[in-house]
Amino acid sequence: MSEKEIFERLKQSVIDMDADAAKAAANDAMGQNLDPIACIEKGLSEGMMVISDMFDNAQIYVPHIILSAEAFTDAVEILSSHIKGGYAGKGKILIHTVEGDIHDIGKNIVGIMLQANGYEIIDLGRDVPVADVVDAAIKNNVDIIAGSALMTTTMPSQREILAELKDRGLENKFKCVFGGAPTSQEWVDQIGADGWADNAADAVSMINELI
Ligand code: B12
Repeated sequence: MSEKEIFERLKQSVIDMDADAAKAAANDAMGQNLDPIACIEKGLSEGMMVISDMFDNAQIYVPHIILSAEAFTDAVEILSSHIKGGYAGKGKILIHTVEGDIHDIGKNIVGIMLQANGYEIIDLGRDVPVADVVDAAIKNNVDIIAGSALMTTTMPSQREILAELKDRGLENKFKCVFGGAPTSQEWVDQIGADGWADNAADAVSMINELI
């Protein structure tokens, strides 16, 4: 089976909300030694974009997305165990999804890509209270705090992280970078963060420049 056909199977499995098909396609991809990151970007993520559009147009609803997200996550678990690279002493990054927000697919992709590019990743998970983010950044002595927000209602938590750092006199200790679909370069400029990226590949380039 060609690389293009496998990408298409990965994409379709997310659209079909079919975790078994997603896992089978991921295993076949690894059996053929395809690049796991390309499988995530050109297969699974393409499928999630279709699902996002269908959700935005009310063609499908939350239960369907949960199934798609499961298919996506199950396949990523298989693919990520084959990603070469890994910690190369480039720096320590604390990644999380902000308080009140449980969306973690994009955050996980960004974390995987950063790890594959030589960073140590500390992943606090999702819906992480502002104070916990700052506490963990201090405890782990990280270089960068990276936060994801997928809802307009949770974006303000990114500003609150910066405020909390300032309150504790730590505004110059960590670089703060943010992302997630509703965020933008204008938003991070407005709140005074250090960086923003539209996708995982750009997140790696942006952080490489910051470090
Ligand atoms: C999947 C999904 C879900 C899944 C999440 C599963 C999971 N484990 O993540 C489930 C079903 C659980 C869900 C729940 C809800 N969802 Co929802 N969901 C989505 C959906 C369809 C896709 C999001 C996604 O995964 N995209 C794919 C990933 C790959 O893209 P991404 O996250 O944008 O990430 C990329 C970039 O943004 C960037 N990036 C991301 N993070 C970071 C971080 C850094 C530091 C950097 C540099 C870059 C970066 O790189 C990533 C990779 O390229 C979006 C629709 C949309 N258009 O976004 C709605 C959406 C985000 N959801 C929405 C809503 C309203 C909800 C619910 C409230 C639904 C409800 N009524 O119950 C709940 C939220 C509960 C909560 N408290 O969080 C709304 C938010 C509206 C708003 N206020 O802004 C959206 C926009 C849908 C809509 N149009 O209404 N959702």
